[in-house]
Amino acid sequence: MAIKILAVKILAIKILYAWPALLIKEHSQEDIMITLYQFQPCLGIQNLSPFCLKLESYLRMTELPYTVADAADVRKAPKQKLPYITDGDRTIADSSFIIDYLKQTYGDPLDQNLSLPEQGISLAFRRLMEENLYWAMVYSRWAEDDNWKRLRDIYFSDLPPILRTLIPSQVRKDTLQKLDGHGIGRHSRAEIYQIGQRDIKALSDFLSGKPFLLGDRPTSLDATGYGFLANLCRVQMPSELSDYAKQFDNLMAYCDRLEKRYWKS
Ligand SMILES: N[C@@H](CCC(=O)N[C@@H](CS)C(=O)NCC(=O)O)C(=O)O
Repeated sequence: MAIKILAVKILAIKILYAWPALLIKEHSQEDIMITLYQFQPCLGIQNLSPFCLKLESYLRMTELPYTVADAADVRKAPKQKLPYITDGDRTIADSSFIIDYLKQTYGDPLDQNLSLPEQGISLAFRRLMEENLYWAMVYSRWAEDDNWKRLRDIYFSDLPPILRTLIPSQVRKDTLQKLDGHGIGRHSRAEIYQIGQRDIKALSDFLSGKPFLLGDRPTSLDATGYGFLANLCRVQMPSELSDYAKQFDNLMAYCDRLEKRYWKS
C-alpha cells in the first residue's frame, strides 16, 4: 500500500513538472518564420545595440531559424526601440519578452534545468547589465564628443543636408535627457565610469574561471553577457569602460569562447 502511494506521488510530481513541456507544440524547423528587426552591423561589431546582440545570440544558441529584416526602422517598432521580431502573424517587442515568448513557444533548452537560486542570480546579473551598466555605456557613446561624432556619422548620414544639421543634435539632446531622467546623468563623468566599472568587475568576479556565467553549460544569461561584453571588448569605439573591460583576461576569453561556438559564420 505504502509503495502504491509513493508511486502515485512520484507520478503526480512528474506530471506537475512536465506539464509546461507538454503544452509546447512540436515545431519543425521549416514551420518557424522568425524575422528579426535590428540595427545593421558596424564599428567592428555584429550590433551596436547590446539588446539586439543579446537576442541574436539567443537565437543562435537555441538554433532557432531566423532571418534578419533588410532594414529595420526604429520609428516603426512597436515600442520605438529595437529589437523586435515577427513570427508568422505575431509581433513581439523587447528582447526579454521575445525570449519569454520563444521559450513558451519553442521550448527552453538553455534554462530549463536552472535551480531557483540560479534563476535568481541570472535575473540579478541581467538587470545589472540591462538596467545599470547599459546607461554608463550610453553615456560613453552619446555624451563623449568623439564617440558622439562616430555615432552621428553612422546613424544620420542618410538624412538630407537640411535635416542632417537639425535632427542629430536633437536626438543627442533627447538621449542626454534620458540619462538625466534615469539619474545616472546627474553624476560626474568620473562617477559614471566608476559605476560602470564596478559592474564590469562584478561580471569578471562572478565568471571567475568558469566557461559560462552559470557554470559549465551556456544559459540565456550568456546571451545577455555576450551582447554587453562584446559591445565593450570588441567595438571599435574607444571608451574608459572598454579599456577597463579589456584588462580582464577572463572576460576577453569569454567573448572568444562564445564567438567560436556561436558566431563562426
Ligand atoms: N528593454 C529593451 C531595450 C531596447 C533598447 O533600449 N534599444 C535601444 C538600442 S540599444 C533603442 O532601440 N533605442 C532607440 C531609441 O531609444 O530611440 C529590450 O530589451 O529590447
